[in-house]
Amino acid sequence: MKEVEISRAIVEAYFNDLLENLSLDVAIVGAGPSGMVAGYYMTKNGAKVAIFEKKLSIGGGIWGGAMGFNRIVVQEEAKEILDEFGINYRPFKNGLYVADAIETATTIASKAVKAGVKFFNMIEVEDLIVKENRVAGIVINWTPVMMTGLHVDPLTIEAKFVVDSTGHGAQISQHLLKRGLMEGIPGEGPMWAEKGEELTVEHTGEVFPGLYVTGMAANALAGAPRMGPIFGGMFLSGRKAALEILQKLG
Ligand code: 48H
Repeated sequence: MKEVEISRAIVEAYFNDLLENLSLDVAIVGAGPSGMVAGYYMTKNGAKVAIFEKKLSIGGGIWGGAMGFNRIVVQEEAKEILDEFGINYRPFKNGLYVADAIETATTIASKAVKAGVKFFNMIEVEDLIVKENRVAGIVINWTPVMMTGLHVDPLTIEAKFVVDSTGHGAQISQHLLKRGLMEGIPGEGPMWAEKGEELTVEHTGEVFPGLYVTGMAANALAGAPRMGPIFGGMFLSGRKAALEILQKLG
């Protein structure tokens, strides 16, 4: 066993994957619940999808449940998505169900990978490609480069659709805002769980030609209330974006 063979195996495998994913049907930015669910449904239905996550770990805000108490709540309307993934849950009351946050994060991630979603972690999306008033891909860089502020130029990925699943900050839509290509992003409002869940799903959609928003990013763009540790809206939002994009991809 030669050390350099181990290196060769990794470099070859990784860069073959990267080369294969330079051109995508859908580039999803952010591996939180809404992004992973969107990726799962799209890939399962034949789309070529990769998720780019700036952190080392995927799963976004699922892991900690609420205040680090690692359970999440899901409402009746989204229970079928827990069933689709085979995630265990227990009924609480009034149409609410409780699931284990660790089981939720690992199971969604695993099912997404097995369905064919390619995850690229430790890669931050720092900008968008926009051509003739349509988003045409993403601009990527290594997270350590972004964190250290090194002056290193990025690479690009072309995609028929880009999904902003970056959570509270709506990081990807912000790039269009700062170029004057999008109107103000009000940010999320104070807590109102029921309304926030409803509006997250309602406002999931195409916000600029070629750019979709899901989850808390959709909330931020709509100025809708936050909802705390209930995740049904995130799952339903991811599925809604997936089904709409699949329809457009034909
Ligand atoms: C690459 C990026 C970039 C970038 C960010 O926050 P998330 O879990 O996102 P959602 O919207 O799917 O789920 C939100 C949910 O977790 C939550 O916070 C809820 C329900 N809050 C309610 C409340 O009241 O507080 O995941 C977003 C992911 C993260 O992993 C980021 O690291 C990643 O996106 N990300 N990845 N390039 N520029 N920006």
